[in-house]
Amino acid sequence: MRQQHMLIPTLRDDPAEAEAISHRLLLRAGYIRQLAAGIYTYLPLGLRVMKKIEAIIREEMEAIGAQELLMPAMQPAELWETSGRYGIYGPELIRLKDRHGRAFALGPTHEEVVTTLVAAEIHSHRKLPLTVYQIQTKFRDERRPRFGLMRGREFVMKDAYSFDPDWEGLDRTYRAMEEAYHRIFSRCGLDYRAVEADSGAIGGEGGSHEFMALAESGEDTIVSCAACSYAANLEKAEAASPEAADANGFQQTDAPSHAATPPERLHTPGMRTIAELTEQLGLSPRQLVKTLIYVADGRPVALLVRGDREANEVKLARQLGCESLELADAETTRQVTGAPVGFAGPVGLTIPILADLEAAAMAEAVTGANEADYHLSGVRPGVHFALEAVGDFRNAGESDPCPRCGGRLVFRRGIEMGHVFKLGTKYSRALGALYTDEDGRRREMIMGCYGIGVSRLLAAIAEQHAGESGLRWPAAVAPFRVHLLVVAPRDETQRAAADQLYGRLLALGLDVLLDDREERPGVKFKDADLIGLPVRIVIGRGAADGLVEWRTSGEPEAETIPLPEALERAARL
Ligand code: 9G3
Repeated sequence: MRQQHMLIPTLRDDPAEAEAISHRLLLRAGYIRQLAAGIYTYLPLGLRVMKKIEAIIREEMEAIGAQELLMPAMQPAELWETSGRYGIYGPELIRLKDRHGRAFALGPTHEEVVTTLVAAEIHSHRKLPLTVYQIQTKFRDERRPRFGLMRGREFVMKDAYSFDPDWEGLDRTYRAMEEAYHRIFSRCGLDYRAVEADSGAIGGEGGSHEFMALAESGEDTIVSCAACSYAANLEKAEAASPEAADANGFQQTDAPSHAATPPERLHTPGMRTIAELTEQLGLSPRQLVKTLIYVADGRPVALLVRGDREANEVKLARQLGCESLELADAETTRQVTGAPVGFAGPVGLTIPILADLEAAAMAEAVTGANEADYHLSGVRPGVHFALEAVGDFRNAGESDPCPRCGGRLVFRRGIEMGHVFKLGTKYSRALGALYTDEDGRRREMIMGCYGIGVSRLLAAIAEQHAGESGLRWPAAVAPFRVHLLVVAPRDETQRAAADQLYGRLLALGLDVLLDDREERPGVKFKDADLIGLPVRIVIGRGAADGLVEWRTSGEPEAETIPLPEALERAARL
């Protein structure tokens, strides 16, 4: 393709609004343009990369027998009513009415649509297992779209759905899909980790795994063990048991032998935070208990975690089986505890109290007194107050031992590229996807669903491979394989050499971007640095002696080689 005619609007300077390096460079190099917050146009270069990524995905989906189809983006609200999800999602689900006033949603995902389709078309075990997939635009009205394509409101997803006759079948399908995901992300040149994940609101009885791209701009935290293969999203990562966690330090004080002496009131004017309390009372955070008030499906609950730990809301929500869970606001906290935030405690609460294992194991603790400017010491969980449940409700800590082997945990930032779920019968039951088995019995299909954020993957590859002066695409997804630059297109010798080489490279079946623009060399080199193609061949004064410059992306220096040698190397690409 001749660059002269291509729409590649490169920018001289960094756009102010771009925070992540991939966002900045995709804008500057003329790959994407924003239409509105979280909504982007893929310019020719950006679309070529997207198509290369999709081609890899299609190959790997075909290889495991998944069949491609394309479902509508406009979904009748009735489907979401039937699955019970219409009311769960708030403003994130984009709703609209058609000209007859009928309610629709713009599809954020397609469980309801695909299960309705399969329920209508598949009835016999002979037609199972079936895996279908699509590569299609999804709509999710994110509150805070950010980092360009990383978190958009309209984005491209590959979403696959599997239907098996039984759980063993789903296990096989799930494993095949996981292996396909490993091949896809490896072929795309992504540095990623597969981690155990929480299934979240999508529900489903099985497990789920996320494929996380390591990225500083990632919003997720990946916990992995330095010694074994354990890896999990922090939302799910198992916290070490109190004994194991305490093995490396602070010993719990033994429970006082005498019966329950009442807690002692401490006057703690203005001491709302752990830091203020520990400083002024000379305590270790591990002697305190944080009392966090949440609202779960509209009902207040209290969660106790030790002062040096962080609550894990995903684990708490799973225990409560609630659809929505958020921290209570100051007003609700005051109503429920009778005290301002910072003085909440378990003693005297009338709402359910759940405690993380460590907090429940404390022989005595300092807690809020549910009275402004007062705390209590010597509080004994389960004695001075009743516990509704005790469990792992905290984030694993960097000093915790690995829950599998006791090794050292490593925390990394990552962003979710893919997510695979064992759904079970959640949707086949709700939407009636039944089949007749060999014995003539009607049974519910066992489902799985599998997503890859295609546009997000494009941004993650850009993020991981970018250099200081521009993008650097792995060959498998680059918009073109070779960037052929002519320094002086008016110079007959250079132009002839360029046209000849261009023709020969195309004949080799290579994607070539020929920069034959009448621009100053410096402009052309800077643009080539931004666009980031894997190989750059420069035709300049050396053409008179049959020499060209060859530079492989990522290598600092270019080599001057004879034209025939350049053709040899190109043939080997
Ligand atoms: C919604 C909205 C946002 C959502 C969902 C539904 C995430 C929703 C989870 C999934 C699960 C899998 C198939 C491909 C892989 C992921 N955000 N999820 O269900 F209405 Cl507004 O999408 N779906």
